[in-house]
Amino acid sequence: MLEVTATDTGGLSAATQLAVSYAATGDTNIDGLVDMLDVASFLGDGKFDTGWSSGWSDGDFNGDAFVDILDVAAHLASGFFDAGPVTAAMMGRG
Ligand SMILES: [Ca+2]
Ligand SMILES: [Ca+2]
Repeated sequence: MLEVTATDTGGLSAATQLAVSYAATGDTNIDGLVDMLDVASFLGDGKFDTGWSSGWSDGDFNGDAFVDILDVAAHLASGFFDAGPVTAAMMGRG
């Protein structure tokens, strides 16, 4: 957990805690698995090819703020679907 505090120019501040974790491409709910729940989220959010602003949980896996065929390609290319728990080592980070 990270404690983050933001202060505006008038001196008002607010603090919050952030959880930081790695996530495998396709893991929309960040539970460590890439499975049908993630595909359901990807399809169910209805943002595919709409041009609407999107985030990771919507299926924007390449971070360009949109869900499109590039994200589907990234999901398919990852090889993580139904592969069990995805580790940092599987992602080349461990
Ligand atoms: Ca998942
Ligand atoms: Ca994207």
